Amino acid sequence: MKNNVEKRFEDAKMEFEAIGVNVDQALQTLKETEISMHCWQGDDVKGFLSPDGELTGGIMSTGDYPGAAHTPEQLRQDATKAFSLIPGKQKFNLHAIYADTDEKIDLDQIEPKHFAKWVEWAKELEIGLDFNPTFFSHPMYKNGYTLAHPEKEVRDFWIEHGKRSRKISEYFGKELGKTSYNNFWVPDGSKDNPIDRLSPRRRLMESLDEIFSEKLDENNTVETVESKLFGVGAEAYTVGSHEFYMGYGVSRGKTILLDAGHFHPTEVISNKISSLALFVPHLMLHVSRPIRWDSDHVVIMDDELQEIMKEIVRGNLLDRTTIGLDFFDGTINRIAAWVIGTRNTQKALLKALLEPTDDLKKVELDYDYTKRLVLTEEYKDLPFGAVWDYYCYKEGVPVGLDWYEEVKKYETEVLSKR
Ligand code: RNT
Ligand code: ZN
Repeated sequence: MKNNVEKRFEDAKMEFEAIGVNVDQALQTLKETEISMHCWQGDDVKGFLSPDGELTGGIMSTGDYPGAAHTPEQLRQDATKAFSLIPGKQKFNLHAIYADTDEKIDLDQIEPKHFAKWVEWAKELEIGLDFNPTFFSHPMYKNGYTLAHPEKEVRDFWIEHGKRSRKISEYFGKELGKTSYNNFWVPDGSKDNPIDRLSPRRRLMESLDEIFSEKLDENNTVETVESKLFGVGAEAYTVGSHEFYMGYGVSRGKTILLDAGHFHPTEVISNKISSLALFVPHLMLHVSRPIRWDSDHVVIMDDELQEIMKEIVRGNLLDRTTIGLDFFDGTINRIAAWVIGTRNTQKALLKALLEPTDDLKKVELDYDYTKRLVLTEEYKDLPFGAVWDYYCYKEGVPVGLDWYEEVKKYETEVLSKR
């Protein structure tokens, strides 16, 4: 006997097949696409290295919803819960400040062994781990600068941190058999107009060159570099701008990371992917949601999310794109935030995969822009939700609203007792 989810799927499948979409192929591709889920939604980017977990500069998070993870065990427990509500297999993305150790260590002392428990956990879950050196919330983030600081002593501290981060990412790759993406984002910048914009950029370039001077096997670790337009306290000038990292990434063979929140409010990363794809072998994304600025809201099914996924699918770029998430909302249940943002990213990808792209390209080449608009608007109404529900059902995760019940139960049984 077929259940309702299966029946709805069969009808939907027929509708998609009628317009030439291979639904089974779309589901297979969706299943093979891992999303790198970021650890920092679980505790508002605090980490475990500083005792009070204060955000002291370079990054900001808001909200005091109860139940945040305070220990590595709690964060693993929460992430495991979130993964159980998300279909397919994902990756987990750690920051250096999430080291799991009783030793009192600073950022220039981190070693793979301080992340061994994370690796153990990832092995149990059969997932890969990505990494990020942490260039913020630290006393050596001085005068708004880290790797671009005028003083060598400050730069050297951070260069050492960067070098060590590569070893940890390499260790993740080796241990877990999946390339670990190691993302470099630095908050360096200035509140007001600087006199000299060039020298800090030269220093950032040179610091990065030094960090990357040792050649590591790219099967284990790949470095990505993330630009930004501005941050709180760095309104006038950000050293690591988009142009800086475009040049850096292309000239040094590093992966350029586009964060959806790091551009002018009407500037969209969906329109950048196809340009970059011509000049770089590989891209990484931080799928996020800016509201007026880099506000890092939970990813919803908005137009830009759908455009991003369409660009990747239409350009056949899925094999060359690593999809990571970057949001942190402390005003809502943090596990719900992970589930909403990750499932929406997958849903948008599925929606893009269920498009008869070749036919639409043909209509475009026939200059029939009327038909192009007619079709794309009609296709928006096709029952992709039934395909998504079926995928969740087949993957053994809750269908529709059912996941929320589980989050509420977990909140009562676990989070509220913290
Ligand atoms: C900050 C960047 C960066 C961070 C994480 C925590 O604006 O987007 O990716 O969000 O490294
Ligand atoms: Zn980011």
